[in-house]
Amino acid sequence: MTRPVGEVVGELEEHGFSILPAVLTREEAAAARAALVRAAEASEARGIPTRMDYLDPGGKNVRIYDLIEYDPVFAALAEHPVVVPYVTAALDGDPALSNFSANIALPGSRSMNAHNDQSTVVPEPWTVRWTMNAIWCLDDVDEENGATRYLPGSHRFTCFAEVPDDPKAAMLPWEATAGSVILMDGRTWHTSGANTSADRERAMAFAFYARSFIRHQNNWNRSISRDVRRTLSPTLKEWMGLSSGNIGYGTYLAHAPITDS
Ligand SMILES: O=C(O)CCC(=O)C(=O)O
Repeated sequence: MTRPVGEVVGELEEHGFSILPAVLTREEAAAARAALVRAAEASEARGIPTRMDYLDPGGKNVRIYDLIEYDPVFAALAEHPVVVPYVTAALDGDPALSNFSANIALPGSRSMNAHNDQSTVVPEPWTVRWTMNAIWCLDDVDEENGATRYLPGSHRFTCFAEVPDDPKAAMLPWEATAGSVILMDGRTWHTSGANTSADRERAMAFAFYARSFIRHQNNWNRSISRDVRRTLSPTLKEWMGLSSGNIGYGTYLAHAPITDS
């Protein structure tokens, strides 16, 4: 069941996140998860490492970037009809797809550094929500298997000086079932949880959206092959800067045809 856009955006405004339960069925989540595991293998086969010790201490996290390159299911998630209305409204009708990556936290994995994502693409002060994530839970996620942790109220921090010395100390886990989506304000401080379970992996995929005037986190022009590009919808190509123009702003595009290159 879809939730009213005003309600969800209101939660983002107030709490810095909103959870959409069961956007995918368990079967659909399992299929996307299987595609993610294949993507990790394909990434390694291409020589793109999936373990990054500087990011995830201990070597127990599998990172997969450029998801759209590996399987059409990820393009479908990036423009999922249930999620897009919330993303569009939350970003003032002007979203672009800045990045789409995944993190499989294996048992024994540790927590990464606390951060907010908006700070990776625009300098402080972060007074306006210009970025957000749609976090796809491809497993049931909870405190034990390393659910993403967030600092309540931190979407209101406007600069690094407002961040407590130990931002992780008061963080809480976002618990959700496989197939749910966690919408996160890009200013919310968060981290990956440590996976303390004996044998439960935690797969999550992070679609990072930003206002169209912000430089993408990912250079899609390098990471997406021509064959995959041809399969993408005009909207997704526009959001990824893969159309002929780079002008952005939904209001303008409503009056201008999107041309293909
Ligand atoms: O895996 C997680 O729970 C968080 C990942 C994250 O925040 C990141 O990769 O920037």
